[in-house]
Amino acid sequence: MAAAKKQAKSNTSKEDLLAYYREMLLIRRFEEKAGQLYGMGLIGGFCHLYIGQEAVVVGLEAAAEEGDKRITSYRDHGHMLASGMDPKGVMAELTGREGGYSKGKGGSMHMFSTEKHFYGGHGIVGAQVPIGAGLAFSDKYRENDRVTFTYFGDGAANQGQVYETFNMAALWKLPMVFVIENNQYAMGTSSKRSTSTPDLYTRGEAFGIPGEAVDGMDVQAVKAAGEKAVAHCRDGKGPYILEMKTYRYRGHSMSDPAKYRTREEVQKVRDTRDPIENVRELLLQGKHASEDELKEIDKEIKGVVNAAADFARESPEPSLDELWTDIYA
Ligand SMILES: Cc1ncc(C[n+]2csc(CCOP(=O)(O)OP(=O)(O)O)c2C)c(N)n1
Ligand SMILES: [Mg+2]
Repeated sequence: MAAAKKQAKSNTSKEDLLAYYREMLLIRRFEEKAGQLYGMGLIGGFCHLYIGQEAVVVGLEAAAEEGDKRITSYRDHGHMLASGMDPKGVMAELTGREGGYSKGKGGSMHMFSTEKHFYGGHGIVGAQVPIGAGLAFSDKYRENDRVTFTYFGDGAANQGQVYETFNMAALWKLPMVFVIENNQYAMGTSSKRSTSTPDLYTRGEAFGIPGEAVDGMDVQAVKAAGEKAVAHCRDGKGPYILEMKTYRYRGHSMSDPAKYRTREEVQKVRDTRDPIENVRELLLQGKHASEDELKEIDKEIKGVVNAAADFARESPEPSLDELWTDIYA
């Protein structure tokens, strides 16, 4: 609640707050539904939920402009929804159905939408970082003023390819924002056990890349930091690092035994820092919405998510002919 009181001083408009509330709630309810479908055996393979981290993508999307690109890891459903991809197509892909973004052949970690400038979905830790530099290079080459948001985790931040990318991005002044989603864990390993310095935003210093730590549970703080970073890139000054201090509530993936942290630790974050609860408080305190109006929004979002789940379940599995499509030989 302390965080909400602090935010109450901000002058974000009622419309913007309501939009953030809706967008974060859509991700949360979608992920809860995905968790249920996984439990029912309707989603196979890996499934990494984004619950807890919603303010990061919603805040940054609010700072983005049409045509800006985004690329991320396997914890990607929130990024897809925030970029405007259709929940029906995402859910159908999770369940391996023909109506999915990859015709049911990709699953949770392999979806793309060139229309929404979303470039995946990458299962290899850190692999999206150099690819993000390639996207940013293409925009620089075309002189089109676009920016690429390249998301990766605290665990990925210890990988060599990240620093090779920092070097090239700084050398060529690529218009890209490196977004480190520091949710404090890489699978079952606390960043305290794996990471030499807690402040990942300083990791670009050797390359001359400015960085900033952001409360990744506060959507307004995320948006403000995002705007600053994007302006830096559009001014031709090269890359920028944003370290989002965030937290994931669920396990690493659906098959995580969660023995590496206590329930109390998770509950404490939920009780004191929850990004959706923070905006809810702000809406109520500012008398921008009543409890009933917020309940109505929740109902509406649940309807969207249920419709996505129904669409997925009704969509057929891909036909055998699809085995021979979309293949490079
Ligand atoms: C190159 C590579 N090494 C190991 C793995 C197994 N693995 C999958 S996710 C993960 C942890 C990454 O954590 P982090 O970057 O913090 O992202 P988060 O899952 O917290 O979003 C690991 C080690 C992998 N997929 N790819
Ligand atoms: Mg992590």
